[in-house]
Amino acid sequence: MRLLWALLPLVPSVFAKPGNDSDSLFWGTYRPNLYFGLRPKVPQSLMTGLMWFGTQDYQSISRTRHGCDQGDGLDGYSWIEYDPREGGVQVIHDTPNNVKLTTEFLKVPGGEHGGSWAARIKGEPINHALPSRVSPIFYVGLEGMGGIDMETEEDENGIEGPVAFTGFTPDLDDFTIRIVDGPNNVYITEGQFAHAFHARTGKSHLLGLRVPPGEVWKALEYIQAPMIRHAQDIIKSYTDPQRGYPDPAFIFQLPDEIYSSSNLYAVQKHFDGPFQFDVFFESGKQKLSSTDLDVGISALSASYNERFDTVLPIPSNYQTSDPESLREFSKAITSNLIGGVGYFYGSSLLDRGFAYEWDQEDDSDPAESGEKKGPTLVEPKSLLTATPSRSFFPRGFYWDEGFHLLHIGQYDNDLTLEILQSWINLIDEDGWVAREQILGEEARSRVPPEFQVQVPSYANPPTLTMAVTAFIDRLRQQKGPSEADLGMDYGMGSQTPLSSESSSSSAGRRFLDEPELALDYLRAIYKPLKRHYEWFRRTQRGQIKQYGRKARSRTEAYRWRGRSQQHVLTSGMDDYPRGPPHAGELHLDLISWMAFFSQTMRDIAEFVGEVDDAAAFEEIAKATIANIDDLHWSEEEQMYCDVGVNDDDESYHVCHKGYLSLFPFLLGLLPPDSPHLGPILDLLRDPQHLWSPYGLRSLSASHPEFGQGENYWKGPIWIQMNYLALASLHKKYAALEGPYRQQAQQIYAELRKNIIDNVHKEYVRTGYVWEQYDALTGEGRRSHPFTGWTSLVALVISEKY
Ligand code: 6A9
Repeated sequence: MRLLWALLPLVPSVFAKPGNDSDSLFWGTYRPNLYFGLRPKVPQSLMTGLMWFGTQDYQSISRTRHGCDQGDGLDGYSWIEYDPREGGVQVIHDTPNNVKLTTEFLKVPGGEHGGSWAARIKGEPINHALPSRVSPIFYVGLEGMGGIDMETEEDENGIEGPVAFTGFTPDLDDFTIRIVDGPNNVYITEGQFAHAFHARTGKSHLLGLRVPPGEVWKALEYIQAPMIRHAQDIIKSYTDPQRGYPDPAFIFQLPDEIYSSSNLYAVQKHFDGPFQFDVFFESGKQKLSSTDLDVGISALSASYNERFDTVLPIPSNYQTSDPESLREFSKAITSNLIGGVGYFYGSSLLDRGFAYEWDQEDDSDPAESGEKKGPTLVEPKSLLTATPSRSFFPRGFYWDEGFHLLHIGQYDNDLTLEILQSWINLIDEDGWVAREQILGEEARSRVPPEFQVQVPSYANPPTLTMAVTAFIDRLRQQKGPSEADLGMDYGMGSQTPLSSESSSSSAGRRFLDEPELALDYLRAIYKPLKRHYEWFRRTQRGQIKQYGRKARSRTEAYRWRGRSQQHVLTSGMDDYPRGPPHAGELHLDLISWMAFFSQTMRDIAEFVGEVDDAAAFEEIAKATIANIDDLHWSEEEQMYCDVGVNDDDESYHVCHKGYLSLFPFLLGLLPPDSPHLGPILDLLRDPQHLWSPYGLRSLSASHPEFGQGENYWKGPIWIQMNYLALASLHKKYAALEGPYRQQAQQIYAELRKNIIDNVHKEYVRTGYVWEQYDALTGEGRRSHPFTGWTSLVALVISEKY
């Protein structure tokens, strides 16, 4: 039975067939875990990557840069302009090697196989008074069927001129790859090789290897091993310590060997000072030149800036000493979020049998259903997704993604729909989606074993529907306010697509401009979304005990499955304080998410014309919101709380002042005149509790556990939660009539300024945006760059909620 879902047809796709000329998203920087890695969004195809090391000494090779790694000690790296359909520009500050690298990427449409692209890699010294000696290696590797051949004649010195390859794969058809030097490069000269035996002075050195299927991602190891062996051979001939050793650039050279039927090729250069080289991927008979890059990148840059200023403008009345710096910051976090979208393919680990003791009385008790215990590898899946952090978490995370899509949707609506569909394809026949998507060996290599296994009874906050309602909002805005009321009649009208717009402004909005497409899309995702919603209601249901006496609904109460003594990873707020685990406990954040989910399902149902469903969702939403008050409001504490069950089987409130207490407000569930709104606003505005000059703290500064233990969700400031607060204030409590409106307006203005100024200040100070910010000093903490939900600051600047 369980295996069946793998065979179910996927959601019918309304997107261009991958590789079709109209698929402008075919190629991308879809290996965002690398400093620079391109691939198409199809499984087992061509993968490219860049690595580099310094040759100023003999040690820097051991710190070769390839996969984004905080240990590399770079002073920042970010796409500073990135359009998902055109290309982008990234700047990398490698201070330890005294080089500022720029990677430019330009897509060139044409042909029937996904088009061509060009890349330019540039380097220049950061400090011109110091040496800047860099050896970049660019590689191309093929997974799956097809072949690559080298076309250039090599000699024993390496290669003087351009390097060319030809290749073929079923998806890409025929292609050519050429690597061409820029005009003004300074190479490590023969003079510097003076006392070297057998100096090879060609401008490029090469390696061609056959690597096993599925192992191109280990390119660094595969490419370095023969280089190190070669280096050891050379060093051996230097027996006289008086003479010293030859230049590191001479020792660390690829061996200029090409093995038969190679599927991984590397091209290496040794520069001294500023450099530039271009890589061309030419599909079929297309031909590209360095001039195309010169012209293409400046056009891309101009259109990107124009579009950015339209979709995410910096308000002219925002008080800041340096508006241009704020704009550069907002551009960079937006670009790095979109340039951080990845394509992943591979199997993942699942445990269908696991359940904690307190989860075992569920009907779905795995022990009784005969499910096998222990992790098993399940069939490969693919996923196009944004990533929270290119260095630390370069993979898909379910609840992060809803936030990512809000931001991406401002720039490219259709990209969010394609990503959303990719996630929806992961919903299984039960309606479940794994919280963390660790697909394939490469992804697994970055996760400790204890975190790899996903369990099909575990949830995560249902944020994906935020992307759907944001899309619906955009459709309604598009139509203008009067037509918007007609909601589900949309698509029957006779709108003319804005086809005369320039490509940069119409790109990424076909689904906004063509009403039938939009409706097809929403209808196609509706069924799996509903199955997903029902999975939540069925599997995360809570028991209503004593507090149920006053509960208006007998059904709407919820509990996260899969919590441990100390963690509720499924809630997303890992170590936030909770009561002791118990089958009868109830979680405030989950019931709030469920009310929110019911409301978003109602909106979607209305839009696609599922009238009965819409009414049913509305009923559930109302009942759930009523139960939030009935079950979770503590009159004594004047706050919303979790519910626990004690040894005498009695319910009690578990109250810890922090993000949890704010949920009914964060998700806009309270009416503006709710008597509970005042105490919530007082709590969040109190500097003794949640309020800091840098944003709202996750836990009250007066809580005994504040800053204790792992201190992950026990004080530090998280930007996506602050975004929720700002959105809720802006859209509802500061906007609508009510007794707390003025207070809400004041808090909104102050909180917005605190968040923008601190995240911006830390970016300027450190070169990064961070996973979270210190509750007392505002300093960036933990993973960086973290251009996942922290990038929402760009929306806060432009007040797009
Ligand atoms: C640990 C370490 C190389 C934790 O942003 C992703 C998630 C959030 O969804 C969640 O709310 N982060 C937050 O509490 C990061 C989770 C990383 C888990 C994997 C492995 C690997 O070190």
